[in-house]
Amino acid sequence: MMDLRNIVILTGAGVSAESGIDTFRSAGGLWEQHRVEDVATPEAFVRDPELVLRFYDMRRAAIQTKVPNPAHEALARLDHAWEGDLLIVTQNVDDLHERAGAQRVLHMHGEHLNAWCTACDVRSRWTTTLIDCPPCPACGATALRPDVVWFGEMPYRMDEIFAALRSADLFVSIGTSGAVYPAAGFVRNARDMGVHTLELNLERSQGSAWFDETRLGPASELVPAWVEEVLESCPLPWKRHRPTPPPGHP
Ligand code: BV8
Repeated sequence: MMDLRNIVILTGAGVSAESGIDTFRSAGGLWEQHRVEDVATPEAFVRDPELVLRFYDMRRAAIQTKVPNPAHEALARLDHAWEGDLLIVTQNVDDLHERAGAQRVLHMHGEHLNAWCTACDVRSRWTTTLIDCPPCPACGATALRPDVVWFGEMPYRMDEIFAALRSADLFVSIGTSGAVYPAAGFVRNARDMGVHTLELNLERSQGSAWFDETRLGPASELVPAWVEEVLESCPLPWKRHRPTPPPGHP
């Protein structure tokens, strides 16, 4: 294994699929039940706010009945054990990475469990519904929307993501179709900066040709195996909780 210090991991809906959360583009996925234009754009929200709010209320409720799977748990284990830089950039709006214990998580497409006030711009944790136009906890206005990045809106914290990619030694993409930009372009950004790239996915994606290596299979199997491989093969001191033995000791 190369001299590995800094890792950027991109996750998509496939990492949550085995937790029972619908993906978007697999057969029977979310977008097959709803046209993107109808539910995941600012124009849709203006045109039919009730449809959009019901779509997100349904998904916000659904994710709270799901639990992390072995892929989320393995990534949380890596996050806690890894002394180098590590960033889990997720396109997912569920909180399964956090509920598995991961801490270095960046939600580039927002989060189901936040409501965003379009009057005062404050984001509040939200676990119930928005269809009933509840007042903003911060300003009282009835102007809350899902804190989710819709198509045509700028993903969150892009500067941080590109800074992490610039200093990465390894970029790993897990459970994403490579259909949505700018996330789908990260592998090319990484390659252009000389970063090694690995894809873990159930099937080949739209971006597979750009990866140095692609491993195919369910995330619940591939991710724990990859995490163990990294933790076992990378030289100390890049492992937290295993203090470097004093000189003269093995
Ligand atoms: C923007 C939140 C710019 C909503 C989502 C080129 C450059 C830049 C932009 C564009 C571009 N070309 C087009 C665009 C516009 C657009 C875009 O990319 N359109 C696509 C359709 C062509 N992008 C945007 O609009 C983005 N904004 O670019 O802004 C800008 C510039 C200036 C000023 C303003 C703006 C915003 C995109 C964000 C949209 N919001 N989510 C919600 O969740 O409801 S995107 C949505 O798709 C989710 O976040 C989802 O995560 C994401 C990507 O999908 P995947 O995660 O990959 O899920 P999918 O179902 O597709 O695939 C699942 C994969 O998992 C499959 O490969 C499957 O095989 C695999 N899998 C399944 N089971 C398993 C598994 N793998 C392992 N194990 C398993 N068990």
